[in-house]
Amino acid sequence: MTGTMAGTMKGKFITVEGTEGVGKTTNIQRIAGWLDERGITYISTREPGGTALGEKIRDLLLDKGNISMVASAELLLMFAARAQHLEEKIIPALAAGTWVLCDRFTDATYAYQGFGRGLNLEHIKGLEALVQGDLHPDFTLILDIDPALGMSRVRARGELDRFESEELAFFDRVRAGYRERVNGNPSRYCLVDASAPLAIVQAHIVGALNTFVGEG
Ligand code: T5A
Repeated sequence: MTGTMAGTMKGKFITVEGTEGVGKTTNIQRIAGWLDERGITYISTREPGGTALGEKIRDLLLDKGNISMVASAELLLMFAARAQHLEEKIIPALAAGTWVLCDRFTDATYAYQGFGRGLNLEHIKGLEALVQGDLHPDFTLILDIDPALGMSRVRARGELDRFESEELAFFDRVRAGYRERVNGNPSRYCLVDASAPLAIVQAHIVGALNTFVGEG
């Protein structure tokens, strides 16, 4: 791929981001409902994962047994899964006019591997250019929550994966990273207070989507 592909894409690329337990899965269902209401054709997918190979890479990344995984290996695995996901699923869908709704994408890499792990942001930018060319999400919802509250929701759900086992300070850095992404390019992002009751969070999300398609 890629070079200058973004201009030829007919579908819209929407991503949903945030720290652990912020409610991405719950709210992605609401976004899917919004797309259904408008009769928009879409696929719903996730990162890391989204393809057979990507899901195997996801298993490696989330496996608590891989405690010795170094940050640069983690970064490269994220982009390996993403390269496959783009070529096999995301680009063909967008090119055909199908919208893509993706649970996490490269903003997560900046937030987790860049701000969380402390890897060089320029290296991430280089990999982003290699794997994506000029293709970026059209619209990104960032669900924002105090990581302590998010982790209390995650703990209530059961066993923790490799990322969820990180200390709170890690997620504080990740959250700060997401906020910095928004400040760097406010027009692409919508930051939503995800600590509010679900009905309020979802009203905010629907309002942001309506604005995105020019109905707000
Ligand atoms: N990762 C990923 C990187 O490090 N770099 C990358 O480049 C990428 C792509 C896997 C991990 O990979 C890392 C980040 C992640 O650690 P994931 O599967 O998206 O990514 O992991 P999680 O963030 O852990 O996703 P979860 O499915 O666990 O959390 P969600 O989807 O945010 O939360 P959800 O919707 O399941 O909600 C959690 C609970 O809260 C309740 C829900 O009912 C649920 O019980 N809830 C609310 N309760 C009260 N009020 C509200 N407003 C609520 N909203 C939801």
